[in-house]
Amino acid sequence: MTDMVTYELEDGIAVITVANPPVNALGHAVRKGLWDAIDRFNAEPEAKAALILGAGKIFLGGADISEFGKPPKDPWLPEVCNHIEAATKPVVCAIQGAALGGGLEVALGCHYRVALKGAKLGLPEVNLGIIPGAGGTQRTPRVIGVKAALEIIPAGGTVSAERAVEMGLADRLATGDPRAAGLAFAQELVAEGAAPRPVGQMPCPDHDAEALAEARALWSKKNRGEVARLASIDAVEAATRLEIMPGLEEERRIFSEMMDTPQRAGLIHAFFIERKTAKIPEIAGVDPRPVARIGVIGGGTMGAGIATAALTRGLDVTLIERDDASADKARATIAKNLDGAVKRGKLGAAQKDAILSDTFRTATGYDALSDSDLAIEAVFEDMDVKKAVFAELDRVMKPGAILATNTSYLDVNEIAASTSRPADVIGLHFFSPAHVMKLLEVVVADKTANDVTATAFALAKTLGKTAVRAGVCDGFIGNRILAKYRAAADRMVLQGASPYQVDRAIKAFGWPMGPYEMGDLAGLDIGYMTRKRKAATRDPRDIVPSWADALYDLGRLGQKTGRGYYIYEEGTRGGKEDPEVEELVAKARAEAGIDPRDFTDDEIQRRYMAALVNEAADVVEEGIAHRPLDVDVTFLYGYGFPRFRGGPMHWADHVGLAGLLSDIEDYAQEDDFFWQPSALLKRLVQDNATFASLNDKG
Ligand code: 3H9
Repeated sequence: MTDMVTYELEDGIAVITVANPPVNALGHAVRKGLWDAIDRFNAEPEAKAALILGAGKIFLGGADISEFGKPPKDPWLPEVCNHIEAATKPVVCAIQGAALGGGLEVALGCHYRVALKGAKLGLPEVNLGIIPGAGGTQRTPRVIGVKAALEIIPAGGTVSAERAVEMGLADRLATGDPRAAGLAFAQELVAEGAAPRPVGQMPCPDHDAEALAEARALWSKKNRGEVARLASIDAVEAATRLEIMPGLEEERRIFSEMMDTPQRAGLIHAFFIERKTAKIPEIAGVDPRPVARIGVIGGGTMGAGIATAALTRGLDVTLIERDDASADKARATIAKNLDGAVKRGKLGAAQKDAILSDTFRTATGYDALSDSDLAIEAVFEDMDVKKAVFAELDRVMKPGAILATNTSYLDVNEIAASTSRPADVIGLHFFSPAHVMKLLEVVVADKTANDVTATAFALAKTLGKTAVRAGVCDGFIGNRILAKYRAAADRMVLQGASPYQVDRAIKAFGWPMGPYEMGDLAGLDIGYMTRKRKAATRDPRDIVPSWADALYDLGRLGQKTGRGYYIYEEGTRGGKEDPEVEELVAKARAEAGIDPRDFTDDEIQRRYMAALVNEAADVVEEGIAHRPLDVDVTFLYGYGFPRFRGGPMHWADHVGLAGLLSDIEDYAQEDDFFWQPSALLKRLVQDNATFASLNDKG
């Protein structure tokens, strides 16, 4: 055996335990250990059956993802699964916590499976841009049929232990200790004289043409542009016509093809970086302050969303509004949000009632926050209004409490300086709707104490959010960069691209929405207010999209008024393009003396992304984002950046920084005010380095 796999004989059962914390990933030492353990089991006459276990909370978390891309070492996981399956006596496994990817494939290599309550079983490989590669696509449909296999494999989802038993993926459900449950099952099998039951020997599943066609239609529509989900369906289909060995070969062929795609690299990058954003030096080893009671100031969409997020995660919330009517409105919004959570199965109905009667309360005076551990204001975006709120918070909050602002661009240093306790002040920038969106920008001001930052990261974890550290500047990481690529889109429109072509090109890249559809969704008054706010400090060389002001003047504020860039007719999904908007744009071009030219979709995508990456490089250079990976996570979780591209900085590395810089330098020939190559980008190109090289910074 190896250090990571142990073998003991207990009452005639060979107990084989994998111990490779934290998730028992199936790295080389584990694979080798399992292989040797099965050899010993086969050779040992006293062992009548074997039981495979995973030590700790998780049975097996899958192949070791960090080995991907490195030279493969024998035995490969598919061979290990075949080796287990070929054992001459029954092999059982007991699954607690999770059997994911290669972990479930090992379980399917076993002859019998017991699942512990609370365990999740699944094949999430497509989420990493690959397909199950150790028999998952061939054995799963043999056990549960093609239709059920297609519910799991292309979705990359998991099923509960209960559902797994219902489907036949596991033989029985158990509670308590996996070792005890597995031993009991193995002993029963021995007593019955049960033989091995290799899944590979089961007949090919029926070719369910309808289920295959449905899955292809579904996954072509969802996750546009992703290749692995559709490829996984091809592999399942192969199981319907090929015996196990040629089926496994076909699976391996498709698996290898997927391994070579940039999508695989992008998705695996995304997997690792989202776990790294909390690893920042200033909070290493710093204990967070305890947070059980929070205050939310303002019960609009954002405040109510934040309160909902906190309530569903077990926190006690007091929400402050200016009068009883507004407080009642906020309560109604939160009740509606909680109803949604009940409908989606995230919350029990009784839990919802208990939240509304016990852990949530509203008040109209700040004194109600005197025992809160943390307060977040979500009031109107105006510095004077925010300062007035912070003066009240400073007055009523207990010593050591945290005072947070949800501002999306205002100067958190200035807000902090207006209080008597700047070290306790921090920005917690949630994204709307706050109870749904996963991103939390933690805006660390100059005087913010490290344990306040640590508390913000701990709170994000409690709320199920991914937190990214941001420094103070207008718009922090995300909105600052957004302003830049939004402006690049406006410049292209002024030069001749139609807003509709821009939206189409950006969606074709993989973004869920183009900038103009996005504007309509958020409300065109937001952009208008931002332009007004920035008017006094605007450089005269900057371009203002006068057609956007015209839309505002016409009361076309986007979806909420039924018209914006698009026309939204009741009962229809999505908007209709409007020639009137094109006329407004044409007028703006004429006023600016611009002779419109054609843009290709490719040029639109390149300019949009160049503006994004160039600004992001400045954001990293200035320390607003700690590392390029923090920009990537911000865009994946806050702005819908296509995950299969890994994030904008990963994408930039992939297409090549030298080419991007050369594009930016070309664009600068026509407009050297807007296109100023970032110093960091230039340095990286000079050093022949990548953004990824900066990600190891602790
Ligand atoms: C596969 O199986 C392919 C096969 O079909 C074919 C092969 C031929 N490998 O998430 P956590 C690390 S593909 C390496 O915070 P949790 C993770 O980076 C695989 N490392 O824990 C983190 O490291 P750090 C299919 C892994 O308790 C630490 O473990 N499997 C792996 O919240 C803790 O992770 C999957 O896609 C791995 N497989 O959640 C499952 N998994 O501490 C992926 C985790 O340095 N994993 N790490 O930041 C998960 O979904 C979750 O980790 C899991 C635990 C639910 C298991």
